Amino acid sequence: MELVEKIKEGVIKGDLGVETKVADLVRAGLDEGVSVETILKNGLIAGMSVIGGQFKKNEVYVPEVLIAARAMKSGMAIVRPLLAENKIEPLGTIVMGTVKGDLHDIGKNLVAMMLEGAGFNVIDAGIDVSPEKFVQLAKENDADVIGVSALLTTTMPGMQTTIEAINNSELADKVKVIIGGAPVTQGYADEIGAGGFAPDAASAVDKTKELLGSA
Ligand code: B1M
Repeated sequence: MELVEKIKEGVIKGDLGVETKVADLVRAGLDEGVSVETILKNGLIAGMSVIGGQFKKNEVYVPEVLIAARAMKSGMAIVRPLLAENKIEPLGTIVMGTVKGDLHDIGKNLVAMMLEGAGFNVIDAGIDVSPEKFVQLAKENDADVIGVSALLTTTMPGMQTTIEAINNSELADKVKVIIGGAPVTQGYADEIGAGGFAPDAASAVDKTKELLGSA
């Protein structure tokens, strides 16, 4: 099997069932002169894309995605410092956080990992994120998208407050907002004026690409 194909397979299997770790394969690829872009796009991103599709169809579940994301991240850690010098731009920058008052982060982390695996630069704002913090981080990182997650019906209104804070800032016409989380629906997104909604992590990647016109 070709080295780049092995990287892709290593991500899909989460380093299980392949003789070499994804990080080692990435290093070997770079040593052999395979381009950073090929390793990233045809190896790491391609692998996460397969897992994302399988997750969407319920062919794999949260643990498999987390394991794949861990493998992808081990390769990304080697590739990331080389991106700038190879002039490889991320698809966009997204600030991703769980809304104020809400401490649930498993789903948010999954979405963040999938986005990173798809080639986005993800700034993880963490949990219990105030509207002001979302705005501040988006400004500091020149973000294209703000992603807001909520798992509690009681914290969902914080999504609306966040959108209001964005609309009242200089980010109003610049930044798109995507929301999600178990109690969140497309209807709620429409009601509060969010640019996008996604029911799961793989759909969040598709929706973010759609919002940025890179689908
Ligand atoms: Co909490 N909790 N919890 N909890 N908890 C729920 C959400 C609940 C439904 C359980 C229940 O009663 N059946 C309920 C909410 C009820 C409601 O509001 N209607 C609940 C409650 C009440 C509470 C507390 C209030 C309990 C208490 O203390 N009395 C408390 C609140 C704390 C707080 O936040 N202030 C609390 C605490 C906790 C723990 C800390 C113990 C723990 C969280 C640990 C952590 O996240 N680090 C926890 C957990 C684990 C859950 C359940 C069991 C699982 C949530 C989860 O991680 N799911 C949950 C019940 C359930 O959902 N079955 C529950 C797996 C995850 C992969 O799915 O987060 O939905 P999910 O993410 C999906 C999609 O929603 C989507 O993609 C993800 C992957 O496909 N998605 C996005 C998520 N964010 C997105 C963002 C996007 C797009 C898509 O764009 C930006």
